[in-house]
Amino acid sequence: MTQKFGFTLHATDGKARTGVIHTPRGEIRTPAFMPVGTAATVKAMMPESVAATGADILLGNTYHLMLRPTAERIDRLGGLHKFMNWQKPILTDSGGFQVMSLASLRKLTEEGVRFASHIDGSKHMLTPERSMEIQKLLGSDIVMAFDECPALPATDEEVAKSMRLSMRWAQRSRDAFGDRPGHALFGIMQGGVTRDLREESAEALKKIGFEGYAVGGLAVGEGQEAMFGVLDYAPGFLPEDKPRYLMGVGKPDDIVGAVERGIDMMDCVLPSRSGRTGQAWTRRGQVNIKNARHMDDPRPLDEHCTCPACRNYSRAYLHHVFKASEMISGMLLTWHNLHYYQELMHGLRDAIAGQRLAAFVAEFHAQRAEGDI
Ligand code: PRF
Ligand code: ZN
Repeated sequence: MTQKFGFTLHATDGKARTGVIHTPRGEIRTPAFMPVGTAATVKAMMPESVAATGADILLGNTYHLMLRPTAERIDRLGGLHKFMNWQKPILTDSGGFQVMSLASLRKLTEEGVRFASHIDGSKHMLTPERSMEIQKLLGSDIVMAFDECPALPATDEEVAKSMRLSMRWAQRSRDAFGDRPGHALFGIMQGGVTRDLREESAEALKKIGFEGYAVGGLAVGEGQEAMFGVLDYAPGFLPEDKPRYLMGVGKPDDIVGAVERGIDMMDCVLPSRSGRTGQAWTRRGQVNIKNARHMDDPRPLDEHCTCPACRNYSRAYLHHVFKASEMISGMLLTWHNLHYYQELMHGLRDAIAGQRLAAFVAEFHAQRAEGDI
């Protein structure tokens, strides 16, 4: 019999949780960080290198892949895992969020969203049903419900109207997803920074029933304090026995704060994107490798890091290849950043399992306060 999708909670420490998500393509240790592989690649990384950083799962995007190379083509070529040579689990976002941030000529109706491609201007329509079909063609292991993430600032009335539309789309997503053993459908909570709307959204999703629940609509410009304010209560509205996924987060300190508040999964382009712009993330905070202070520095980025960039290259070299626009610059810094993020998740998981999260978090903040030296 094929392994079913499931979630086992192993330990908790305060509101924080550690466990394992079981899928037919392998286990996902939680709290998990998912590197972003938007266009069927984690930019500048070979898939085996992404796995070597400790990632158990990648995120892919319905929006990008439906436009190029198209979901039907990926299906004909054997699915996304085979296409991009990544055999572990893949979670796909449902498209609406990317339409709102990337596409033009957007028209939102009860049916769905019509838009023009940011690549060639061609016209497309995404609905809950079409999003489910695309994510099935891709072979996604964790499928996200089709939702709308309202742009902030917005009035309570606008946020409520948008959230209720997302809840109707969540029901249509559930209906269209059908019965697919081994695959999971996650609902997405909306409701902005308004407690009553978050609770209403959670109740609507629980009534429909999903294999996991995402907190959407955060990290959209409200700031860390407001985001943590919502995370102080929102995860508590969701079932304890299902994974909770905070979408599009974040910086290392956002991740630590979200895990402390009961989040199990996250994704963000930050470690991969900032690696290509000369930004590194270390235990001591952010390092800008472009800075001339690194020009003659024979030391590694982080003497305690075991990634290839830190084991084999000096800051002087990393500075040089960035300045010379050499491709290895993005490759090494992306590897380091993804390695750092996965080490952070490892540390969080171990600390929760050992009931010492508070000490781990205190040390995390103390090391960052020292700054890069
Ligand atoms: N919905 C979806 N994808 C998302 C978000 C959302 O609200 C966010 C918000 N941070 C990032 N990605 N479907
Ligand atoms: Zn490193």
